[in-house]
Amino acid sequence: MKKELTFALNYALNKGFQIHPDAFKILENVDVRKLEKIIKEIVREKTKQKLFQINQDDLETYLGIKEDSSLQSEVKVLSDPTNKITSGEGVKGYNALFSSRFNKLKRIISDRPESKMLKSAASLKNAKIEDDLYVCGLVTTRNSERNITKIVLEDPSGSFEGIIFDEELQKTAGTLLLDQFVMARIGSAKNSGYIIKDLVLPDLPEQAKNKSESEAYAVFLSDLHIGSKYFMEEEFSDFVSWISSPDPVARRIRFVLIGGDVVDGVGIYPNQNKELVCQTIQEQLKKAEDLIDKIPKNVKIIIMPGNHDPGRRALPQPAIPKKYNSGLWERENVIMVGNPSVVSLNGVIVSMFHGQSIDDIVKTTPGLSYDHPTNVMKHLLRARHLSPIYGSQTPIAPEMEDLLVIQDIPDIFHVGHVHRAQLDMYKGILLVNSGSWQKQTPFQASVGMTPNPGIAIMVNLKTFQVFHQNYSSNLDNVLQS
Ligand code: D5M
Ligand code: FE
Ligand code: ZN
Repeated sequence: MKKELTFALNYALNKGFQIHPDAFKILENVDVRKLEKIIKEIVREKTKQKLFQINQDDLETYLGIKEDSSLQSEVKVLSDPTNKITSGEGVKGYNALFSSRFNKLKRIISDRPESKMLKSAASLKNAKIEDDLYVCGLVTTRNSERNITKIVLEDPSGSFEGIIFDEELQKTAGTLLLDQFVMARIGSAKNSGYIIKDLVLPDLPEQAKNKSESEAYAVFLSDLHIGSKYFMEEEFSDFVSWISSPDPVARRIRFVLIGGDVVDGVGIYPNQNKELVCQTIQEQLKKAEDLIDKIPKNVKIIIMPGNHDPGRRALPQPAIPKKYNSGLWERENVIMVGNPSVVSLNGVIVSMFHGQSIDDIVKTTPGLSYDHPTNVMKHLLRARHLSPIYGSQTPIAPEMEDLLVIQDIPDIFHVGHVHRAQLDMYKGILLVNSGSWQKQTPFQASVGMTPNPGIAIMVNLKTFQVFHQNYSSNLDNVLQS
C-alpha cells in the first residue's frame, strides 16, 4: 500500500472511524497528494455528525463524483446463439446451413427493386434470354484466366455459370469470397452461356443511428488473453481502476463489452504451456473474475468468447460455460453471451463478433490486410455475413440455421481478434476493432504481426464521440483511424 494511503487510513482509524471497503476502493484511486486533506476534512465533518464510518457516499460527495442517476444502463440481448446451438450433423446439417444462409440473404436482397427480375439457376438452363435478368446464389467457384473471370453460383435449384469480361467488374469479382451470397445481372453470351454484367452485394442501407437518451459511455475491449505471459496485467489493472476514478468520462461509463479471447486458454497452440502463467482454464477465468470485480457494480459487463476461450471452437460459439467459472455467471452486472451476439445498450444496437473469419479473408482477398481490420469489417457488412468462407481455417458448425448472417443492422460493429485497435465508419455504422491487452507474442513476431495493445476505446452512446485511454509505454503504439 502507498504510504500516503496508509497514513490516511491510520489517521481515520485513530480517530475511531471505520472505513467501508467501497470507500477504500475510491481512496486507492485518489491522487495521493490530496489524500491527507480529504481524510482530515471528512473526519472533521463526520465527527460533528457523530457518525464514525466513512462510506462510499461520503467520498463521492466530497470528490464531487456522486453517480449521475440520470445515466441509464439498460442492456437487452437481441441475439445470442448460446441456446440456439443444435449441431445438426454431417452432410444434412451443411445442406440445412447453406439453405438457411441462402434464404436469409435472399430475403435481405429482396428489398432491392432488381430482385423482381430474379430467376432461379434451374429455370435458366440453356434458355436464350432477351433482356437482362438476375440470378443469385452462393459463390462456389471463382477463376481468373486469360483476362476472363468465371464464376459459379449455387441456389437451391442448381448452379449457374457466368463469365465476366469487363475489367472493373473482374476486380469486384476478385474480392468475392467463396460461399458468399451475391446477385448477378446477366445476359446471354454470343455463342452460348451467360455474361455477368453486374454484381450486387446484399450490403446495407445508410440509416439513422439509434442514440442513447443519456450520455452513458460504453468501453470496447477484447483479446485480454488472461493467463498468458504476455497479458499486460499491470496496464489492464490500471485501466480497470481508472473506471472508478473521478475522471468525468470514467464517471459516465455504464457498459463494458469484452469481444472474446478473455483468457489465453489451454492447448490452443503447440507448446502453449510454456507461455502461460496460469496453467488451467479455471485459474485463468478466476483471474479474469478478480479483475472484472474491480469494475463498479453500476457498470454492465458483457462477455463474449473468442477462439482462445472454452466452450467450443466452431462458430457460432456458446457463451463461456458456467462449469469453468460460476462466479462470472452469478454476478448481477455480468451478462455472458455467445459469439456472435447482438445487444442493445440504452437502445444503441451493437453487433459483437470476435472476428475469427478475418484470417481466411485477408489470405484470399486482394487489398485486405491485418493492418486494416476495419476494411475487412466493411467487407463483412457488404456480404451481410460474419464468416462467409466455409472449409478454411475458421471452423463453422453444421447448424440448421445460419446464425452468422448479419440480419440486424447495428449502430456499432465491434470486432477483435487481430490485436489492432482501429476505428472507422461505414454507412453511418461505427466500426470498432478493440485491439488487445496482450503484448506481441513470439508467434506474432515470427509472422510479422505488430499489435497495438493497451488501448481502451470508449464511446459516448448519445453523441457517438469516441475517447480512448492508451496504457502502452511504446510511443508508436497508437489508435488507428
Ligand atoms: O489471434 C491473434 C492474431 O494472430 C490474429 O490476427 C490471427 C493471428 N494468428 C493466430 N494464429 C495464427 C496462425 N496459426 N496462423 C496465422 N495467423 C494466426 P489469436 O486468436 O489471439 O491467437
Ligand atoms: Fe486474440
Ligand atoms: Zn482471437
